[in-house]
Amino acid sequence: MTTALISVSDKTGVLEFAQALHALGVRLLSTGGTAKLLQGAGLPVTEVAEHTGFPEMLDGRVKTLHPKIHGGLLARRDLPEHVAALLQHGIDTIDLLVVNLYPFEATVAKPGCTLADAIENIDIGGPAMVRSAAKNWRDVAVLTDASQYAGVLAELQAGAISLKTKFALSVAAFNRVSDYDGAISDYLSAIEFDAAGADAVPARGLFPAHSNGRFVKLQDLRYGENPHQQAAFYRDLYPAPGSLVTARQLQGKELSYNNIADADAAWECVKQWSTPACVIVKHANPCGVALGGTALQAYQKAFQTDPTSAFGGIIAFNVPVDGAAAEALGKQFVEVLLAPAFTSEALAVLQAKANVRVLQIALDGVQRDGASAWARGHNAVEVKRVGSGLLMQTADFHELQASELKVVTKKQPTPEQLQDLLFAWRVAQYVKSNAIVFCGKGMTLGVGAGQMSRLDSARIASIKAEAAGLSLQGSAVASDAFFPFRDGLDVVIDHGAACVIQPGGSMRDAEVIAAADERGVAMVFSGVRHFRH
Ligand code: 93A
Repeated sequence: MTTALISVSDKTGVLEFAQALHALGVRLLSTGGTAKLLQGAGLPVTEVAEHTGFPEMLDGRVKTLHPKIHGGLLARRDLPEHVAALLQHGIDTIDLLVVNLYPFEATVAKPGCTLADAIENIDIGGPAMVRSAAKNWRDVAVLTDASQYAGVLAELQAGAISLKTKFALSVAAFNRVSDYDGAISDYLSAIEFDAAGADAVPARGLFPAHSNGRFVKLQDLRYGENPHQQAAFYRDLYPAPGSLVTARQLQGKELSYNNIADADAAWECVKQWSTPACVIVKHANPCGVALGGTALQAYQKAFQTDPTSAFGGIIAFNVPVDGAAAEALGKQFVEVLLAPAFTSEALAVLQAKANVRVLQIALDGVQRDGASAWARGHNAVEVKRVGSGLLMQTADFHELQASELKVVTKKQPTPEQLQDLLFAWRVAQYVKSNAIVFCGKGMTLGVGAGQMSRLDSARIASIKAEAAGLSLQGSAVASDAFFPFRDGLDVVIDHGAACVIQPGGSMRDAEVIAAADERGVAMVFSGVRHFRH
C-alpha cells in the first residue's frame, strides 16, 4: 500500500489533496498541526509520533527527525540490502512526501521581526525530509508547493506518477530548499551582531557578508548582445511591482537580449512621471523624451527630438496607449512598445503590425512622483559583473526637489525655466555619461550621450538638435556631472541655452559660474551627480 507523509505549514489546498489521496487508498501519515486538520475533516491519519513511537519534542523542533521517517524515504526499493534493512528494523516505505516549510521568508519580511522570531522559523526537519525524498526521486515523489497537487493527483488517478514528473518534482524540491537556505543565509549574513541578542530586532546592512543570487529563468534567448553570444533572461525570485520582468507580452516577435536591455532603460525612465510621458530609447539611451496632455502628444514631441534615431526604437509610455497614439506610432518602425495598458482600438491598430513586440506592465502606483513610491519599482541593488567579481550598489533613484536647488548665478531661473531644468535633469539620469541634454517646454531638444569628454557631448547634443530642425534658443540644459572647465558651458550657450543645471563641485566652479554670469544665463547646482555607465 502506498504511504504519504504530509507535513505543511501553509495548509492551502492540502485537505482536498489528502481526501483525494485517501480515496485512492493511500495511507496518510502526518505531523501534529497537519494531522489535526485532516482528522478534523474525518480522514484516518496516523500521527508521525505514533508511527515512530517517539513523541514530538522540544516545542516541535524534533518531529520527523527519526530513522523510521528517513529510512522510509531514503531506502532504494531496487536494492535487496536496503529492503532487508527496512524489514529488519520494522521501517515502512514512504512513497509520497508533501512538505512546505516554516514561513521563514514571510517572517523576516515583517517589520519588527526579532532575531528570535527568525530563528524559530528556520525549518530543520522539513528540508531534511525534502532532501531525503528528492535524493531518492525514482522511488519517492516529493511535493513542496500547493501548485503541484493537481498535476500529481491527475497522474495518480490515471495509474502512477511518471519518472519524468518525479524527476521534475525532485529538481523543484532542491530548488526550493536552496532558495530557502539562501534566504536564511542572506538574512543572517546581513546582521550586524549586537549583544542585545536574540530578542532585539537586528540591524541589517544592505549588502550581506555573503551573497546568494537567487533567480528564476524566464526564457532562453536566441543570442546575446551579438549573434555569437549565448544568453538567457532571469528574474529575481521576488520581483518588484511594476518592474520589467512583470511584463506580459501581448503580441510580436520574441524579445531579444538588446530589446530587453533597451526596454528596461525606457521603462525605468518613463516611470518617473505621473503625467503622460513618452520615452524613445535606442542603444540604451533616450533619443526622445517628452511630456504631453495625451499619449499621442507626448509621443509626437518625443519623436521630434531625433526622428533618425527613433527608427527601430523602443517606445515606452506611462499612460495607456489609445487608438490615436497607436496610429501615429504605426507610421514608424518600432521594435518594442511598452505601456501600462492598451485600449482595444490601439490593439486593433497594432495587430496590423504583427512584428511589433507589445509589452503591458502594471504600474501599481510606482510611477507617482516622489522618491519613495518610485523606488519601490526599482531594483534595490544593481549588480555588474567584473572579472570573476561582482559590483553591487543601490540603484540611482535620488529624486531632486526644487527646494534643493542652489542658484549660483546673478540671473535667477524663471518658474518656467525651473520646470524645464528639472525635466532635463530627470532625463539626464537615464543618459549614459557624459550626458548633456537640451530641453524646452517639456521635451528633449538634443541629447549628447556616452562621450569620453563633456565637451564632445555638448557639441553632439547641439548638432543633433540642429539636424532635427529644433531651435535651442532659450533652452534648458542638464549636465549629469560638473563642468570641469568653462568650455562645455560655452558650447551650450553658443547654441542658445538660457539656463543650466549641473551638480557643481568642480575645483573650477568659480570660473564656470563667472562664465555663466558673463554670458547672462541662469545656472543652478543640484548637489547630486548622476553618472551612468
Ligand atoms: O521544527 S522542525 O524543524 N523539526 C521537525 O522535525 C519537523 N518536521 C516537520 N520542523 C519540522 N517540520 C515542519 O513542520 C514541516 O516542514 C512543516 O512546515 C511543519 C508542519 O507542522 P504541523 O503539521 O505541526 O503544522
